[in-house]
Amino acid sequence: MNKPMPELMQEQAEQFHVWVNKMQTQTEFVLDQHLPGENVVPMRLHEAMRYSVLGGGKRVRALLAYAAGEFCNARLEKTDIPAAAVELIHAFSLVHDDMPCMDDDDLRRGKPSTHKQYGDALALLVGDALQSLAFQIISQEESLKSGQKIKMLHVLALASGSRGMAGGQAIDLESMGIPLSQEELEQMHIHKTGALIRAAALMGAYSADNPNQDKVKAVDHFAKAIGLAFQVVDDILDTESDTATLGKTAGKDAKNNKSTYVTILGLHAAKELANELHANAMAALSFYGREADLLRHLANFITHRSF
Ligand code: GRG
Repeated sequence: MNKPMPELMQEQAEQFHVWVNKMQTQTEFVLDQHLPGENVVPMRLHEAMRYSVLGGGKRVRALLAYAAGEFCNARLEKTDIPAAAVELIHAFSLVHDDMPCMDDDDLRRGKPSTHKQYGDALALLVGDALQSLAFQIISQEESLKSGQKIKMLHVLALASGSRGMAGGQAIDLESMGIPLSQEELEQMHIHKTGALIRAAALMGAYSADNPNQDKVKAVDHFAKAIGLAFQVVDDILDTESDTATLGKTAGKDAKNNKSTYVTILGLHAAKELANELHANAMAALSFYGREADLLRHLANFITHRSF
């Protein structure tokens, strides 16, 4: 007998929750294995790198890589390294972003930011070393074919460089205190936040052997929309949530006089935009059945999260 709809949905939501916990644990394990130990010289740098990466974060980018990998029929263990690599780049960006010369924040993932704990000079080096480690672990991974590795390295380098995240951050710094139009804000976030999220999903797809090209395109369209939705929700949470829940300082954007989706559109329209982008992401998967369910659940998780 078929189960009634609400019961089935409840069961699927629970299964997704179990999957999220499992993949977050797996991500933590792979990162732990690849970060040099605290007893390896230079010990304080390695301690600070581990402090910055381990034991926190939602691991949304790794989850996207795993979900896209599964959608494209990758063997789970082949997605471990791209998932960990993208989290290393993300952690690098957070360490540098929190520094006084950037966004200047004392709190990250519920604990003192890396520069508060270890000082500015070491925080700078932590970011640099995490970036190098991300590329190192992909290039040395024996379970991936050379062609797969080159595609991953390429997409990750593009997403984190001047045409991606670093470029988006530069636009952000230049526009401090200057009101932006919605189009300008979107351009900034497509680079600053969206590029790495898109890279995460694409790297997951590339971890499959000979992925179906239509599926890769669908993953790319999906990730483009959900990457922007992620940022819109981030802006909403910065207004609506509190520091304890977010694990980072709430209300920072308003305090810094920054243009956000909330300041430009207002809270209500920003929420509508998040829903519209969520719908666009779902539409990118409309051709597919159950095999795209993890990506769909992840889109819900990103859009409806509370932290
Ligand atoms: C990294 C190439 C490079 C240069 C540094 C500092 C910088 C340039 C870029 C900043 C990029 C940045 C911090 C964007 C904000 C993205 C964002 C909304 C981060 C929060 O992500 P979550 O919510 O964090 O996924 P957790 O802690 O859950 O991982």
